[in-house]
Amino acid sequence: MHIVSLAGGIGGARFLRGLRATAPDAQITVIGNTGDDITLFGLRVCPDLDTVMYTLGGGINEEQGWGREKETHTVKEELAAYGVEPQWFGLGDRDFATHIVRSQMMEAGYPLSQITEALCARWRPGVRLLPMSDDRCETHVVITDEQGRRAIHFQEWWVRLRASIPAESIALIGADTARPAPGVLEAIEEADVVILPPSNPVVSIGTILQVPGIRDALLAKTVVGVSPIIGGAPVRGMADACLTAIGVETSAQAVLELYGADLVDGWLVAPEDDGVAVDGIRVQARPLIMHDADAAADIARAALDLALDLN
Ligand code: GDP
Ligand code: FO1
Ligand code: CA
Ligand code: CA
Repeated sequence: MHIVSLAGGIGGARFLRGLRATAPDAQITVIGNTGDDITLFGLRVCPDLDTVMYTLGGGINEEQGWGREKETHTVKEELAAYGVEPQWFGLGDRDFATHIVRSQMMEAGYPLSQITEALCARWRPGVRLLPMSDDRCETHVVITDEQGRRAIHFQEWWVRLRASIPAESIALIGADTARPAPGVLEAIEEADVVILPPSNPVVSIGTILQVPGIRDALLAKTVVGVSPIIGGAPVRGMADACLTAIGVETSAQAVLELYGADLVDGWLVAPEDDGVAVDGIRVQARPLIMHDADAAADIARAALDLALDLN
C-alpha cells in the first residue's frame, strides 16, 4: 500500500510517527511544507522538513516539538556577542550542522529534494520525505506596526511577534511559478490513499495546496483529513491567528469547508465537534489528542481505515 501524506511541522510529524507505527508495511511518501523556510546567517533553514526528519528519526526535542534533543547554544551566544541579528530565532549547535550541510549542498547546486534525501540517509525516518517544491517560496505576513504597513517573513511574525499583531493577509511568495518537487506528482498518482494530518490548515497544508498542480492531482484521490481544531481552538500553536487572517472561523467545520468537498472525502473530528457535516463527506468523531505515540497511532489508524473504507 502506498500512502501519501502532506505535512507541516509538529502536528504533521507526530501524526506521521503514528501512521508509520500503525502501517509498518506501507510505503509512506510525505510532501513537506517549505513555506516556513528562511535564510539566516547565510544558512538555509527548513523548519518543517527538519521537524519531520528529526521526529521520525529519533532526534527531536520532544518537549519543544522542534529542534534537536540534548541541544546546546554556544554558536547562538557567540553570534549574539557580535551583535548579529536576528537574535529572536534560536538555532542550536546540533541543528546548525544540518543547516550547514544543506547550505553547502545548495551552494554546490543540488536541489532541496536531493539534499533532503541526503540528510535523511542519516536519520532514516522510515518514510520518503519530499519537499513540496525545489523552488524557493516563502510565506510572508502583512502587518501594521509602528513602522507602518509592511510584509514580514512568516517566522518573524510567528516566532518574534508570537502572532500578537494581527495578520492582514498571508501570502506564499513565489507560489505562482513554483513547481512540485520531482516525485511529488508521481507519488500522488501512485497513492492508494492520501491523508491530511492535523497540521496548520493555512501555513502548512494550505501552503502545500498552493503549489500549482498539487491540489489538482489530489482531487482524483481518496483524501481523509484529521482536524487540527478541537472545540473551536487549535490544540497547540496559533493556527487561529492564521485562520482569522484569511477570514475563516476557527472550527473543525470551517477548516473542512476551507479544504473543500472537492478535495476531502473523509474528515475526523473530536467528540466535542460531533455534528460537523458537509454534503458528500464522511465525518467521524473520535479522540484526536496525540497525548503520546499510542494515541497518535490510534488516530492514524482511524484515518487510514476511513480512507480504505471510502476507497
Ligand atoms: P507546525 O508546522 O510545527 O506548526 O506544525 P503543523 O502545521 O504540522 O501542526 C500544527 C497544528 O497541529 C496546530 O494547528 C495544532 O492545532 C495541531 N495539533 C497539534 N497537536 C495536535 C493534536 O494532538 N491533535 C490534533 N488534532 N491537532 C494537533
Ligand atoms: N520556534 C520558536 O518559537 N522559537 C525559535 O527560536 C525557533 C527556532 C527554530 C529553529 C529551527 C527550527 O527548525 C524550528 C525553530 N522554531 C522555533 C520552530 C518553528 O520555526 C516554528 O514553530 C514553525 O516554523 C511554525 O511551524
Ligand atoms: Ca510549520
Ligand atoms: Ca477525492
